[in-house]
Amino acid sequence: MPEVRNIVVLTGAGISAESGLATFRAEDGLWEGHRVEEVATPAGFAADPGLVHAFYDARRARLGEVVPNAAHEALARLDATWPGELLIVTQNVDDLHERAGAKRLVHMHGKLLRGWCLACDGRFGWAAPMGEEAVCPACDAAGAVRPDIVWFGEMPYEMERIETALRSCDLFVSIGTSGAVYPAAGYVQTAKYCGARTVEINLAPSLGSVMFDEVRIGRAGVEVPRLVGELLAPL
Ligand code: BV8
Repeated sequence: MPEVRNIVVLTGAGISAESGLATFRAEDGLWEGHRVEEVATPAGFAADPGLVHAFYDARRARLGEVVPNAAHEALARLDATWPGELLIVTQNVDDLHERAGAKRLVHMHGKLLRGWCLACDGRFGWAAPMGEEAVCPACDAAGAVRPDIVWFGEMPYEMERIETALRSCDLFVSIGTSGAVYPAAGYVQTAKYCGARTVEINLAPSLGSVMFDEVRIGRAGVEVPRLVGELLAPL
């Protein structure tokens, strides 16, 4: 591995697959009968808030049944040890990176364990089922709380911070994502344009594999600890 100082890691649903959380676009799919693009949109929520709340309530409840896997733990080890800059940008809305100990972390698509009140614009932790009549802890409005999740057509979180990190990184690692969703799927191009070495770890070639300098096909639980071992060995 050539000289590395600043690292950006992008993760997708594939890093949580070995913990038992469903991915989005596998044949069995995350939400039988619905493409995620249908239920994860403001229009889908307006059309059928009950369906969308059920989708997110089920996924929030599932978090209590799963634990981080070796890939999350390896990234947390890297985070704790790496002397240069590091930013883990996750598309995932689960809390497995945090539970493994990651600190330099951004959830660009929001978090299952947070709610957003459309009456007062407040955002807050939310671990229980939400449903259509949830009461906002900040303003007491009932029925105006939605999941604090970035849906299609909505602005992802911390775009500036992510772009800044991409422009100054010399290693960009993409783990467990199909490269189907933007702007995340375009990050490899930004990093490459700014001179970074780009590495992909995925169970199968993604839509963006051709853009990577190196593609490591395999399970995140095996390949991420291996890559982290290579990065930490010279320290
Ligand atoms: C935006 C909600 C403007 C959270 C998600 C028309 C109007 C507006 C926008 C658009 C438009 N047309 C296109 C767009 C852009 C749109 C988009 O990209 N659409 C796609 C369908 C073409 N994007 C947006 O709307 C975004 N916002 O553009 O705003 C803007 C633009 C630029 C700058 C600022 C603002 C918002 C996107 C966020 C949408 N929200 N979900 C949730 O419910 O979880 S997206 C959804 O897909 C999830 O968030 C998920 O994270 C994301 C990506 O999926 P992956 O994580 O990659 O999961 P997937 O199942 O696809 O793949 C898993 C991979 O893992 C597979 O390759 C598999 O092989 C691998 N794998 C499996 N097991 C393992 C493994 N790998 C390793 N080890 C294993 N064990």
